Amino acid sequence: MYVYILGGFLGSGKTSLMLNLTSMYIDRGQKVALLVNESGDVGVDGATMKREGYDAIEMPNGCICCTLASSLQEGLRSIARDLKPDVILIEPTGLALPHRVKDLVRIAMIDEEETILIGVVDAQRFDKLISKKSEFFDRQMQGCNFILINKSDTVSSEKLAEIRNWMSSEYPDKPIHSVSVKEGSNMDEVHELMK
Ligand SMILES: Nc1nc2c(ncn2[C@@H]2O[C@H](COP(=O)(O)OP(=O)(O)OP(=O)(O)O)[C@@H](O)[C@H]2O)c(=O)[nH]1
Ligand SMILES: [Mg+2]
Repeated sequence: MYVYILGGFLGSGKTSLMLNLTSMYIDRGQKVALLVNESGDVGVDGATMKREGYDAIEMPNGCICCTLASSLQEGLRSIARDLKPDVILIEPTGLALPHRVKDLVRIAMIDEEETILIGVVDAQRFDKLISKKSEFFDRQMQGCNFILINKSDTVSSEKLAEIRNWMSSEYPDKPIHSVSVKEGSNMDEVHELMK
């Protein structure tokens, strides 16, 4: 069982990515379960996903990297036991520290093959993120296996190149992909990375 954590700041596109990846896994015939801990503006929460027929568990209000650490672990164990999915996608809130979630997942799961952390970055609000919240941004990127610069459709190609350059000099060891989840651009590249 592979576990993916979709980390990133508020509104960066985590839920949109989760839905995109879910339909990819369904197309592949793999069983995917979702664990959502959010207060999103897209109107897609765990309950909605469940109604739509997805195997979803919603965490109550709070943050799964700290106050809800034990609920996260219980949720994961019940998903593994009851649903036995091939893949679990986890969306922490935009204020969580994803690498902490990763540590908690590894402690909770017995038959996890790999836990992979994806860092989702909002190209549209990039300048604000790195000027006003640089320390938090950096902590969110810590431990990511790869980084997606999302909302590439909202910036010029020059700006996108500038963001990419900044990110690759800051995080030279991490693969970086620019995508637009909304428009689907470069999502094939991302799909290839998903086990
Ligand atoms: N233009 C554009 N908008 C996007 C893209 N991806 C997501 N959005 C929009 O950005 C907003 C936030 O997207 P979500 O997927 O809800 O982001 P999130 O990270 O789950 O947000 P929170 O759960 O609130 O932290 C929504 O209005 C999306 O439609 C993209 O690639 N391009
Ligand atoms: Mg969300």
